[in-house]
Amino acid sequence: MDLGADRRGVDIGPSAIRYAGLSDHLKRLGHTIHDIGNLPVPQPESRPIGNLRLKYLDSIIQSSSELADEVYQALQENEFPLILGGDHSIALGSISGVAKAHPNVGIIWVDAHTDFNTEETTPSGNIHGMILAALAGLGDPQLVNLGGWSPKINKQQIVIIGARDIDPGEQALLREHHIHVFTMSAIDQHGIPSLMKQAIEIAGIDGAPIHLSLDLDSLDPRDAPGVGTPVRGGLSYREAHLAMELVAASQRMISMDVVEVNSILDRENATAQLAVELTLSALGKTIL
Ligand code: B3U
Ligand code: MN
Ligand code: MN
Repeated sequence: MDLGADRRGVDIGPSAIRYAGLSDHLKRLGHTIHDIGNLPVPQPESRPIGNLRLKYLDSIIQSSSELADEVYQALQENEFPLILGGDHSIALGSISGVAKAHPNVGIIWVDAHTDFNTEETTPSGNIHGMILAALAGLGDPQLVNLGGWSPKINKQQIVIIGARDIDPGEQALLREHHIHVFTMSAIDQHGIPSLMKQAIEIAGIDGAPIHLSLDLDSLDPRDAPGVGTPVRGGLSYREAHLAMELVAASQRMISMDVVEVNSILDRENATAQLAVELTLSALGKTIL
């Protein structure tokens, strides 16, 4: 899916991640894989853009509700849903499906951005920048009420990590709703180990399960050049791995998104390979 972002190229992210060997590596780690393939998503060129403050809303709603059903189904069958994007708007579907199965789920959202815009605050009209707000119950009613209920996630159980590019309107919303945001400067000051420990405690309060949403633009563009909206000063390769390893060690994660790998902008599939490596760390790979 790339209907939620301005630049084309994240729609082929899942192919690039598969090509980088995701399934084989996961099997070597001892996991059993059921790859159900790609869900059908229309090409932007074939659909009306619609409201310019909510571009491609109708198509995104349609795809999100199909994804929500698949994720819910997978959890019912005791599978671990690993959802490959695509732009970050896929998290509307994935997390709605998770929240239907586990209403107390918390979210760790690793991202250069906070994706907390609404149709009123967005500078771009791109829905991938509005998804976390929608999951928290803020914004356009169609996004917010996907599947017929809202909010999907308790605001106090949302933790954003790696943020360094926040729009003025979303900053106001994040403050008003007391969302936990661990910015890059907080990471510089306190370090990943302490902040991840806090993040796991906040998202997973009272033993709640955790969904991890990993936007590859959280990493520094030197390590992850293949993303649509690169922002300097991101997580280092080691910080990102450590964050994933700490999530794995917590044994609380029940589902995960890997999003925003843009293969048109990538260099020799480096970002897709990094996406695979980080997924492996999140799913139990250790160095020794
Ligand atoms: N905050 C900006 C930019 C952006 C959000 N998410 C990404 N880029 N990847 C917006 O358009 O909402
Ligand atoms: Mn994002
Ligand atoms: Mn981002």
